[in-house]
Amino acid sequence: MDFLNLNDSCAPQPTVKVGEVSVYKGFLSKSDQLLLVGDLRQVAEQAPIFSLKTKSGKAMSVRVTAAGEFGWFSNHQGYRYVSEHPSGATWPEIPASIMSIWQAMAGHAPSPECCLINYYGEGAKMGLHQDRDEANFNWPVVSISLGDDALFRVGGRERSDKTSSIWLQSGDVAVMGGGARLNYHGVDRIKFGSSRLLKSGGRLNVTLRVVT
Ligand SMILES: O=C(O)CCC(=O)C(=O)O
Ligand SMILES: [Mn+2]
Repeated sequence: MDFLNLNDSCAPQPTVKVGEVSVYKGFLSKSDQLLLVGDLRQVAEQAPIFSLKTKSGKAMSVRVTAAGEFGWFSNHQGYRYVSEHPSGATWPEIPASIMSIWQAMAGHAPSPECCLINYYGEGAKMGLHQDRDEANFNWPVVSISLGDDALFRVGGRERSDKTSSIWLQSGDVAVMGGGARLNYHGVDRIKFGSSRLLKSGGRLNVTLRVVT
């Protein structure tokens, strides 16, 4: 299969800006999306999706797993990058399909060390936050949306800054880099059942990050 089918001489163009975040609408074809879901399913077989708890002990609505050197973990002690799944196993390798999206989007950045996989079931959402636990903010965070539509909100560098929103759809790729790297963002809600990509519905979001 001709995954991504990109012409090397022409970099993909941002189609929409939300705040300072570039969203490449429809970047992934249906067949690309299906291939990615298959690859992510294999990751989840080796590293099953699990729940995170907030500091106060509440389960977060988004469930996660990861591939790469680091995954994400949070509990009563706070949140952090970790090199092992809660089972004690190291994380699976980042699938080649996902690496090729990074290569298309992240320019000359080093390879991502974390491929965080978020699963949004019915009613799941993610509060406004910054991605700021990485060592070098020169490198972008690349975010891939698969499955149900999600209302993505982007603000500025301060929590109180004005925000704007966009519906992210299956196949969209967002890049939070440059001036947008430390901007607050979150997912207010998903439109459960709006896509048929995932058999049981819901949304997968994959973010690629250089951690160290
Ligand atoms: O689900 C999304 O589109 C955003 C995910 C996100 O911001 C994160 O995992 O840090
Ligand atoms: Mn984030």
